[in-house]
Amino acid sequence: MAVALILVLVVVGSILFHILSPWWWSPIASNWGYIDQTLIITFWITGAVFSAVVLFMAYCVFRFRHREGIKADYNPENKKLESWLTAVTAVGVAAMLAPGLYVWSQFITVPDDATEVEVVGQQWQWNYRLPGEDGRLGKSDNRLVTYENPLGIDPDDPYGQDDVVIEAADLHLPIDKPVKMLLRSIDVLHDFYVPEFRAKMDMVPGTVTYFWFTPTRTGTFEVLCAELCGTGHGYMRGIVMVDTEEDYQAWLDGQTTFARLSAPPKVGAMDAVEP
Ligand SMILES: [Cu+2]
Repeated sequence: MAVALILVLVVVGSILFHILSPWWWSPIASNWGYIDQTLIITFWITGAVFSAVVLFMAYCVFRFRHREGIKADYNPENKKLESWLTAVTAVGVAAMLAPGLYVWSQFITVPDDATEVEVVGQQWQWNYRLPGEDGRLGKSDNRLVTYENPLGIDPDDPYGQDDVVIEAADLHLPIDKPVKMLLRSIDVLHDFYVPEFRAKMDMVPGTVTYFWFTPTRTGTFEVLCAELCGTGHGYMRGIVMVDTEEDYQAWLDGQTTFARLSAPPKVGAMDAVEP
């Protein structure tokens, strides 16, 4: 009796904890409300199955408790029970997977008007690159990474010269404009994750992964690395600011291009003075 009661309390406690818990997702800041809906469907299905299984177990513990002179039936096979349990499980699993597949197909279908933003992860900081006036990112290669060329941009590719390079600083994005995030890593696995955007993806050295989203509200959001990438993993934080169009342009105008970064330093008046 006590065990059955504890099992019932586990179910009631779990449901109350879910309803009354002060912890919930941070408010969404992108178009990916679908991802939240998919998670909620999964919560409902797994919650219902968990409650049903534990309550059934409590019922069995109570109903079939030990009594003198009563022996259990040996009933190893029950075709009818097995078929409807299989059918119910199949429907439950399909209901959890189908919305995910639907969202995934949208997640990887990038709209034509999305602008590209490259994110480069390295131990342990975030760098970014935006296409310049030509609207195209130049070629890059991890073998070209040097102190002066931290993103490994190909200096011989004319498309790369006007690329905007943001090294270990905040990224800004304009509101309501779809962006395709191109993800690169120059050392180990990282994962670019902004919880409010509800989108993330692993960054694998040697390849470029991507996802897209549209920021839907202005604000300052924290970037986390969601892939254990070494001793500094916990400090691999960054900031993404979603701006109005004017604020974004003002920020963009103050950024440096690859051409300017890699230009030889000018000899100033101070250098000309003999000691
Ligand atoms: Cu990392």
